[in-house]
Amino acid sequence: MDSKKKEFIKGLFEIGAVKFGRFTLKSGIVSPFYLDLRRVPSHPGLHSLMCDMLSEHAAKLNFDCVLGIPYTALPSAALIAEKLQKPLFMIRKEVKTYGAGGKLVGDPDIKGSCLIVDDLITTGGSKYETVDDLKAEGFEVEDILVVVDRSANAEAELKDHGLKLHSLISLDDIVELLTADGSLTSEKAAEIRQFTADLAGGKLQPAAEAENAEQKPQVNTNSLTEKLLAVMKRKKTNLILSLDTEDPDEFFSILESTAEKIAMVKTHVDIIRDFTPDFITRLQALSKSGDFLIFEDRKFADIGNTVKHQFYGGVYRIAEWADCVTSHLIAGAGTVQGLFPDGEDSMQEGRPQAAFLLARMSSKGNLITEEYSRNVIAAGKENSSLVSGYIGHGKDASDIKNYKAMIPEGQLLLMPGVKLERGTDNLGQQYLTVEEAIEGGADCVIVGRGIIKADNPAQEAEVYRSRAWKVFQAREGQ
Ligand code: 5BU
Repeated sequence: MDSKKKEFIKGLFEIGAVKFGRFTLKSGIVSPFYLDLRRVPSHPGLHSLMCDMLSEHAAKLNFDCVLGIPYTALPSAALIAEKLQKPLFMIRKEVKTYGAGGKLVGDPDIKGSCLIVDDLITTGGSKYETVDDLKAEGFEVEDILVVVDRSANAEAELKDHGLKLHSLISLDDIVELLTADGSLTSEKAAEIRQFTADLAGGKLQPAAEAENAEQKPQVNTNSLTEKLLAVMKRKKTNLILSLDTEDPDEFFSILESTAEKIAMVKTHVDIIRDFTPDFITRLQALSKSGDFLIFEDRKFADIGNTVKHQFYGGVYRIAEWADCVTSHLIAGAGTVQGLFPDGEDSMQEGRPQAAFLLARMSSKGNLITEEYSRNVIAAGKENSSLVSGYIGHGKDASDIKNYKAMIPEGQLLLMPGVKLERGTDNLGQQYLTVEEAIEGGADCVIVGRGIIKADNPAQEAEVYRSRAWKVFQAREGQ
């Protein structure tokens, strides 16, 4: 795969134009991936890369004019026409009932062979209407150029109709690259391949209109969840280290020695003594080299407008570096909406971010009721593009199982208050064992003093990692 293609696919993933999860197409078919190239023109760098690639491809073909199918492909078609100095046409999506001209927008005196440009192709069939419209207007059509070929057999199908399909990238290219760079698990990759094979084999029948239809996530996953699951899989760990020390030197010395064992480090950045922005620079560098996410346990709780300032502003500028944060919902769903006021699009530079909601706590005598937990989870489900899951705890494995049953598929349960043995501290913290937590349904355990107060934190982290991962695998394998 050439470097432009790679850069383009990574860019698509970063801006959320490619997502993995469970998405219901307009046809009712549930797809394991989601493509939305409508986002691309809003990212000028990526858009010009895409249009360069399209123009390079188009330059090798023989045609007299260019036609873009609305809406996503219109700016690309315009840029190709501009670059190659060919006449541009557009086709109306809405049927025009008055004035001159039919569906075609452009100079009606120009004819010739027309290159059709579109963003996606799912089935060949979806393009015939445009081809017929063009022919009815006196054009010839031989070539169709799309950005992504997500079909299994559109090329062959179009060939039977005398049309040649050209695409910049295929779904296979996306899956291959994102699996290689660890953004996608090999299981998910296999699921996607199976899905396209089933689609091609007619086991799933898409309605033709599904292609450009609104695709809405059916349940409850988002890009941060996918990213966390990919790290867990890659490193074989569902351990989150809660690195609660005030001393930055100790913080980094423990983090360096435990990095390979953890999926995320959980911070309380406001306890760090003599905090400077350099702390964040070091933390980010380590998160990159050690391949773990950063989880700031900020426990936002205020109204949306205030948490917005707390998240984006102040000394810590948490939004610039945290992959995820904790939030109460005592003030209502406005709190998470304040964290991400423009939905997924408010996230920094295309980096996925999300919140975990406190639906239960581990401390003795906490005032959370069953009804409150239920309401938090209902609101988290409503906002599942911003909420990756919940913090929870329980009396024992069976109590956790009941709690886990309330959590929608696709959202995660993270559990603090975990040690190798049950117990308490002298300030109301309650500990379950690693095994109880995971058997009950926790997807990750959050461990602080159990590791950082050990004589050898790196060794202890390995004990927690291997015990938690073993039970998790056994549970997931069932
Ligand atoms: P410990 O040292 O493993 O007890 O640390 C637990 C961490 O998890 C600590 O940072 C708490 O702030 C955090 N925590 C918790 O213990 N219980 C909860 O219900 C929530 C967070 Br929410």
